[in-house]
Amino acid sequence: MKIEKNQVEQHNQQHSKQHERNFLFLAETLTNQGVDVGSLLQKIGNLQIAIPSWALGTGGTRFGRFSGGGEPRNLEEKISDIGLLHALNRSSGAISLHIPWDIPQDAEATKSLASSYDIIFDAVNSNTFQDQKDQKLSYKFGSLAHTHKDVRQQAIEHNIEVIKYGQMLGSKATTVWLSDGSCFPAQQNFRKAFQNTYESLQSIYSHLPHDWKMLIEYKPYEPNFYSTVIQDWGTSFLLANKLGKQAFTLVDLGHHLPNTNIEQIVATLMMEGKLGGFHFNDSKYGDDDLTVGSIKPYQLFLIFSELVEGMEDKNSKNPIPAWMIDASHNVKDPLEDLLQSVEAIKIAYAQALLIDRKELADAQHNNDTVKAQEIVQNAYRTDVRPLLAEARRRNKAALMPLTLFRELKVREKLVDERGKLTIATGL
Ligand SMILES: [Mn+2]
Repeated sequence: MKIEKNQVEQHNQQHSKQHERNFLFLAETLTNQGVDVGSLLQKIGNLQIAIPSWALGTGGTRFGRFSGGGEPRNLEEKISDIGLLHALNRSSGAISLHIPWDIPQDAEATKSLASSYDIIFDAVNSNTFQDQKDQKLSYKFGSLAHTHKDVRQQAIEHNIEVIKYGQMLGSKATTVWLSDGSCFPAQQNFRKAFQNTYESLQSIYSHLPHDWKMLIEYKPYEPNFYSTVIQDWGTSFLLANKLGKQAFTLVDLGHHLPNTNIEQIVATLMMEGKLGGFHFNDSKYGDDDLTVGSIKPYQLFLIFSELVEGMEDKNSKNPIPAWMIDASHNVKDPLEDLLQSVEAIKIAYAQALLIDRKELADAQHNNDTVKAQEIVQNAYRTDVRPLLAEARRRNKAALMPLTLFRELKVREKLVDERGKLTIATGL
């Protein structure tokens, strides 16, 4: 299944009248407020979000998994699914692979398939949170933090192998997320577990190509329920600082305890030049892996407000972070869910771009709390969707990606092609 250019054009023509009305009205309003709409559209259109290979199938919980049918059966079909998303929104031009689920059989062929859809390879991810068939030693009690050296060595070698696959495909970063930790008090010696993790990461870091980044993800709990070795941003930041200039912290929105002020974490990391990447999702209780912006859109906006401020700071030494979705869909069509997630990210980004930074800085300096709130909430309450649609139209994407997805009966066609019972690898 491939979406042809003329199908997108036809859809855009059909919906152009209504769109133009909405867009011109908003563009005029913003122009009158002194906003440079042209440059705004450029920024919105340029933002690309990497899609994780594991989010293309139905996720599931420990209670069960309800497959929706037509899921990608191999790496080629995963790339082709992201090709569909990218054809619809021209904003999903990258894939993030998980090894060993996505080991390329023929790297050159995989690369050229991806480039036929205009897709590049984002960060590669290692997996030492479960045992694979034929694996010699178990990760039941940890991997890079394990008490036994031979288990740590096995996990180190896996991470080095992941970097090698990434190099073959043109990736420039590796993401390390560890489930290592403990379920009960006294099960693990905190200091030894941290030291083992640090030394293991040092070994992996020494194999990092010079133009690569190592992204260190943190998570407070789950699957371990008492402690996690890399539990919070501070621990990740500490490791990244000790490892060196190619190591960065990765923020996964779902990996925080309820009510954590994530936007403040973002600001601090950017100030220190150590925010390497983002995993977008949403949650109400824990690591719920729900659609981005479905529960706390205002928090997402406030996070983007800090990101935009950090990125627009000319003195900032923080590189542009890697943008990735990390979610798992239990009840929705995974592709529809990803279209909604990309849209939510771009809405938050566009709203954050509307904030008048100078005016806000003045209000903050003068301790005018009311005005500061008015400035950010005016931006947040602007319906920026016509801007997103216009940016898509200019990039030859669909005015309404989700509507076109349904009009073209994409899922039905994938089920016809692949069958009702296909199950994608991943979480
Ligand atoms: Mn993640």
